[in-house]
Amino acid sequence: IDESAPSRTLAGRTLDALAEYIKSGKAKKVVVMTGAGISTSAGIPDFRSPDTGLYANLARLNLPYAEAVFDISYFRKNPEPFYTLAHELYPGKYRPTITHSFIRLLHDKGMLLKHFTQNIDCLDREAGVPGDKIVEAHGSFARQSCIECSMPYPEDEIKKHIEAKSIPRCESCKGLVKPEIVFFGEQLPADFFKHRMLPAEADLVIVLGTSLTVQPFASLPSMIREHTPRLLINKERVGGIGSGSDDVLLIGDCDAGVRQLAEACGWLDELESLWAQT
Ligand code: CNA
Repeated sequence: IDESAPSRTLAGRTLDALAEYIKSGKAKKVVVMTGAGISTSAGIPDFRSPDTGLYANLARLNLPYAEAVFDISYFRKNPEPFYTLAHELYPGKYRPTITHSFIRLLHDKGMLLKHFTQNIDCLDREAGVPGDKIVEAHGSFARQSCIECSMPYPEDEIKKHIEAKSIPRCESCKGLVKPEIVFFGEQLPADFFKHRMLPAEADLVIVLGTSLTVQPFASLPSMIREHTPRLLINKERVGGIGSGSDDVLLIGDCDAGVRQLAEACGWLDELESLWAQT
């Protein structure tokens, strides 16, 4: 695709042109796709950023390789590293970022079609995005069950274990219990496959804080129709976004990026006060 090609849907490939498109009511079905980068400013490290990312800091867990902490066959043999990490990542310790509040604002304005997230931290729910608007593609800490017999495990019990850094066992078969976050080697939730075509219905897609390297999530942008505006707010260019005729890039911090977009739409005060109440 020719990067200098003129825009077809927007008046130009700029933030102001995109804001104009939104203000004129053309963005009624917004699909948002996110990853770990939207939660780093809440204090939760992403996986892959050098030095600060989780994988760069797992040496203390004595893993054979960093990804083993989320590998189902490794977990069966040694669940301790995962539970050490779960102790640090468990929801309730972190405050949603202004980026999470921005997604909530899109919902409040009746514009949010779906939020596809790879995050397991539930910060979008905590910011007030309703569960039925969220596809947690890699699951979340919202539920937990036995990895052998699938029996659900009570939330208050797992909380106690995670706090005490002990390993929960199934009340029925004594199998290992795990939060329903998707490990390497596990299927994605049915919800993901049910909704994966939705990006084709979008009239605006916003991609935030993801390296778009993990499949099949990374294939979601390929469902987007040609000439649907795509906005990328990320520290680096990813997924080929920026080469389409209706792509707008905000390369940098996503909290700063959503503030810029809100400002351009005339929503900044509303966004700041929504976030302040969270
Ligand atoms: P990733 O591969 O670590 O990529 C993160 C992306 O975000 C990179 O492109 C960074 O440049 C970018 N980024 C980091 N900080 C910012 C920032 N402040 N502003 C803008 N961009 C930023 O993470 P992905 O989510 O793409 O990878 C998928 C994995 C990560 C999924 O399986 C998740 O479950 C998993 N994960 C989730 C969490 C969480 O729930 N918060 C935390 C760590 C990892």
